[in-house]
Parts: sequence; structure tokens; C-alpha cells
Amino acid sequence: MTKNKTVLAWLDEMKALLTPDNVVWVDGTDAQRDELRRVAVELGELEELNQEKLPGCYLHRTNPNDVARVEDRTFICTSTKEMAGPTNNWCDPKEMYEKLYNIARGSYKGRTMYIIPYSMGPIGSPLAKIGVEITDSVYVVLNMLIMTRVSNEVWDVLGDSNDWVRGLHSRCDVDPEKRYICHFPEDNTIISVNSGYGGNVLLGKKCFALRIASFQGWKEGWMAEHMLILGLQNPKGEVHYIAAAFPSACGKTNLAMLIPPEYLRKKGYKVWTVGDDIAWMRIGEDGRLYAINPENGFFGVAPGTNAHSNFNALESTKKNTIFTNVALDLNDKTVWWEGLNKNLPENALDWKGNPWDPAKFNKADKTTCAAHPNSRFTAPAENCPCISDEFNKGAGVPISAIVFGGRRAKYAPLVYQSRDWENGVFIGSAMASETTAAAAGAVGVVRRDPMAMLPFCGYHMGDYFRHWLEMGKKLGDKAPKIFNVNWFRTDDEGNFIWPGFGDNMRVLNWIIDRCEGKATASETAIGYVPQPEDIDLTDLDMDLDTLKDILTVDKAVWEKEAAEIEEHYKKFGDRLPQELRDQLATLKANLK
Ligand code: GTP
Ligand code: SPV
Ligand code: MN
Repeated sequence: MTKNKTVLAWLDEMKALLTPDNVVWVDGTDAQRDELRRVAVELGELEELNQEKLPGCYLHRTNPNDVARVEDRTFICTSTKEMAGPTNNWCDPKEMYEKLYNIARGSYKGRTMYIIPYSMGPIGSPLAKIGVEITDSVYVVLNMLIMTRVSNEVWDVLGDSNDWVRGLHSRCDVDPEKRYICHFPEDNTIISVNSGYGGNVLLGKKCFALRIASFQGWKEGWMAEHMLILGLQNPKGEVHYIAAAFPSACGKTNLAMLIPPEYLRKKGYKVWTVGDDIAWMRIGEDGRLYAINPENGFFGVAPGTNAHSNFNALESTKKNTIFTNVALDLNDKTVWWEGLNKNLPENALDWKGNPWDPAKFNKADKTTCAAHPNSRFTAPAENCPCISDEFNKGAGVPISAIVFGGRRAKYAPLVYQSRDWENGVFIGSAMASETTAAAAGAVGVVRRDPMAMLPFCGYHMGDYFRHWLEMGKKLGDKAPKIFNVNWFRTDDEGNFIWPGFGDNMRVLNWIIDRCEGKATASETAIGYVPQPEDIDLTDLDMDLDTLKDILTVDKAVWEKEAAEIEEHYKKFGDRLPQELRDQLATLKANLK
């Protein structure tokens, strides 16, 4: 295990507070994992699925009050409120520690305390960082074994260093009134109580790799972003890397694992997945921006995932996967969710474990769904048929393009390119998207979600924008080009106009061609937009006029957008960089 004094002292403190009956050191071995699966089944936390069809796969149902991230109960506890900024809930650290310790005190009584040493990023990579999570949930342990790199080697790499992130999770009574997800960036500490759901409790993910890491990156000169990373291979065999930030449930996993349309596959185009949710990026020795995926698995949205929309994700879930809040097909003990196929199961349990009546299913009414809209799979990255060779190397991949995007039924064109880095930061800072089931609260409401980091930025967002601008200055002419995409424009009946999924490759090719100086575009008020002929529509049932329609920049609509951005910017007061104020003024002038 470890002789690290800082670790042992913290564990002693936690044991005294939580009073567990047993302590288990998690070591990442298959033998221990198998034993933990057995325990989880015995406790009723997991249900074993058909081991012939889905070897190593299990189903978990959360408490129905606990199915998504809880943004209104997520806090950044910095020494001053100003540091956390206007977009985060804040509480004085001393007060919050006291409150949380009072909630957690004695909560492991009659339970086991699991100690999980994990690395975000390949163990020992100079870009990786170490965390220790303690939890009383076997489900959390089994998920962390998939999502992060857990091993005794982590202790060896840590040695006697104090550079590690403390994570305390206690499920307590899963009481939504006492649920708190709290971050203490100045102490490298996370405390999560009264939840058992994904992003609230797998502390390596959003809590560490985004909220704490974004704070660390700000102090240390690197970036932690809510981004997928993909490698686009062209017929010459060259691979260009793209990082893309879309808000939760807006298509990162899908884009990261894209399969190009057949005519492009035949020419030799291919996409490799490096990551589907989080990117840590640093400036390399050659001055370019390098990214790693700190995770080791995918915590992906199940509904809508099928062999056509995302073959690679579906393949990734065929073994050693934990399904959370999906439906159980009792005929053969397999899983089902809306959008998996058209065969609604006749004999199934819904995500709450109640018999499900397919006759009552109504697509428009989420309460009739078999699977929860935010049901997820936790699948090992090594299962993914298109996982990149770079995934485990830890050196990072050089990023050619950064892509922002979101769900906008109107406004944003299919794709456009920023004029330069500063203009790109402006586009990211003004991003808006319709809310999804990934967080508790209303769905389909447009909100500003800068760089898709609104729920994940661990400090003042004005300082975060400033940090982006500083990174651009350091990168100079080696900076990635910045783009914006929108796959979600709808027609008057509410249908998506752009086919999306694999066909997004057509847009990615334009993006890479722009980076290489090969493709043309027209300059508009908001940036460079392709001419309809610039997007290859081979084999697609779409005419140029429709494409033209979703590439149009409507000035009246953008004037309204500019006014809304001005409102949005007011929140940041004098912490909003002047450069962004100037960018907004330029946009307004361009629209005149
Ligand atoms: P998080 O894991 O929450 O951060 O989400 P994500 O960004 O990885 O989202 P994901 O790829 O899982 O997509 C979420 C939903 O968007 C799914 O229901 C998809 O089917 C849908 N989706 C993804 N890509 C497209 C697309 O190109 N077009 C359309 N219309 N829908 C898409
Ligand atoms: C998201 O909500 O952006 C997710 C899922 O990726 S969770 O891990 O629950 O945050
Ligand atoms: Mn996410």
C-alpha cells in the first residue's frame, strides 16, 4: 500500500470521522474486482446480466431521486466568494467543511470503507495526476475501476508527495435535501454526500478532472476542458487531432467515435478516439498544444445509442460494462433503452425496476420511457474498436482544431470558423445550448454555457476567459484554429435538418482543410462560413438549398444574439477581459 504520511494522516482523520466497520484497499487486480462484483450482487447494488451475451456486464438502478448531476447543490469553496465567481455556488470553506462533516459523521457505521488510489492519465505520464477516493459504495468502486487507472503502482508513483487530490464520498441516506457536491480547490479536496450517481460520485471525473483541474491549470499554465479528442486519418495516413467542447449530452461521445460515410471510408478516411468527455492540454516543447484524455473509460449516454448512430460505443458496452438506469429485458437478461432498436421489449422492467408496458410508451412523454433519459453505460476504453494508439501513451496528441458547439434549434449555422484565437475565445465565451437530462432541472431551455464549462469551471469565469486569452498569446501562430458547429438546427416541424452522426465527417473534413489552408469560405459578420459547395454532399439526400439554409447568417437573428451576449457578459463585471468586450463591439459593428 503506501507509507505516504499525508495520505495516512488523512485516512486516519476520515476513519475517525466516518467510523467504518471494515477497510478495504482497492488494488485494481482482476481478482479483487471479481470479488467486489460478487459483493455488489449480494448487496443488491448490481444485477448480473446474461453472461454469455454480455460477459462481465451488470445493471445498477439508482434511487429515483438521484439520476443526474445536481448543479444547484454543487459548490466551489474558495477562500473568497469572488474567486469562485458569479457562475458557481459558493460557501466559506470552514463553514462547509463543518456542515459536511456533520452530515458524514458516523455514516460508514456498519459499512466498508474502500480506499481507491487512481491516476487521471496514464500512470506515470508527466501529464497525469493522482487522486485518492474513499467511498462506502461498491458501485462507485467498480465504476472507478473502469473510468480511471487504479493500481498499487499509483502509490509508487506518488511516493511521499503531497500532490494528490483527496476525495470523500459517502452515500449517507441518499437524502436530496442533504446532497452536496463540494470542491475546495485550494486544499485539493472534494466531498460528495447523499448521492450515488455518476458525475456526483465518480470523483475523478467532473469533480477532479474538470473543477479542481481547471483551477490547477489556471495556476500552472495548462487547461482542463470538457472536450472530446479525436484523430482524423486521411487517405495519406496522416492523422490530425481535433478537440471539441459540447455541453453535456450534446454529442461528444458520438463525434469522438464517428464512422465516416461509406464513400469516405472507401477513400481511406477514418476516425480514432482519444477521449469522449475530458481533455487536459499543455503547450509542448515544439510550442503546439498537446492533449491527453485523463480518463480510462466512457460514462456515456445510453438512449439514442445504436448500431447506426454509434456502432463503436455500442461495441464498447459488450463486455465488462456497468449499465445504470436502463431497462432490463427479462427474456434474456439483456439491456434496452429508447433508440437502441425498434423492438420494444414485451417482457421488461423499466429503470425503476417496475414492469414496463410497451403499449403505453409515448415518445413525447418521458415518464413512459423504459430507460431514464440520462441512463448511462460505464465501458472500458480498451473495448472501443477505434481507440487511438495514442490513448495509453500519455505524451498527448497535437491539436490542430478546437471546435465549440451546442444544441441550437435556430441561430448558429452548421459550421463557421473564428477569425483568430481571440475571436474564437469570444465564440466559446458566448456559447449557448438547450439544457439536457444530464443535469437535474428543466430540459430544452437555452442557456449560456461558455466552452461547455458552465457546470465545471472551478473558479471565476472571467479569469477563465483571461486564461484562455493568455494561452493563445503563448501559442501564437501555433495555436489551434477555432470553429463552431451546430448539428441541431430544426425545421418548422421540429425535425433536425442536418443528418448528423457519421455525416458530421463532412464538416470535420472542411475544418481540417481550413487548418491546412486548402478549403474556401466566405467572411461573414460572425466569422468564416463555408459556401454550400465547400461541404461535400456525395451520397447524401440533401440539396444545396437546404445546406445553404443551415449555413446562413441571419443578421436580424444575430442582432438579438449580440444583445443577449451583452446581458450575459454583465455577470462578469470588471473581470470580463477587455478583449472580449471589444469582440462584442466588433460583432455589433459587423452586423450594421
Ligand atoms: P456527456 O457525456 O453528458 O458529456 O454527453 P456527450 O456530449 O458525450 O453526448 P452524446 O454523444 O452521448 O450525445 C447525447 C445525445 O445527442 C444522444 O442522444 C445522441 O443520440 C444525440 N446526438 C449525438 N450526435 C448527434 C448528431 O450529430 N445529431 C443529432 N441529431 N443528435 C446527436
Ligand atoms: C456530463 O453530464 O457532462 C457527463 C455525465 O459527462 S456526468 O459524469 O454525470 O457528469
Ligand atoms: Mn460530460
